[in-house]
Amino acid sequence: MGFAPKKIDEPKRGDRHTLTKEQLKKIFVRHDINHDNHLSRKELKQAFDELGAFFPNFRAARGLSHADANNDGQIDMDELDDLVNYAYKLGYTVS
Ligand SMILES: [Ca+2]
Ligand SMILES: [Ca+2]
Repeated sequence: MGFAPKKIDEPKRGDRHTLTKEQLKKIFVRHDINHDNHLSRKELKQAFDELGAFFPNFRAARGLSHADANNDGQIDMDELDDLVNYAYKLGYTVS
């Protein structure tokens, strides 16, 4: 990935907004780099990295074990909602 799009609209200084499920979903979908409609562990890691996770690798592994219902090691679009719910509970924010 060459360039990262600038963060959307600038919130007021010191204001932190918890990402909505919609926003989380968009971020995850955007990280399906090879557009196979599956999020591999590597793609997940990059998504959590963008979310500002301290340990993106760890989060990717946890997210997978939480949401990977069919145990194929990837998150497909049916499993994405579970992943979004998992990430939502972590309360990621944009500043
Ligand atoms: Ca993919
Ligand atoms: Ca799966």
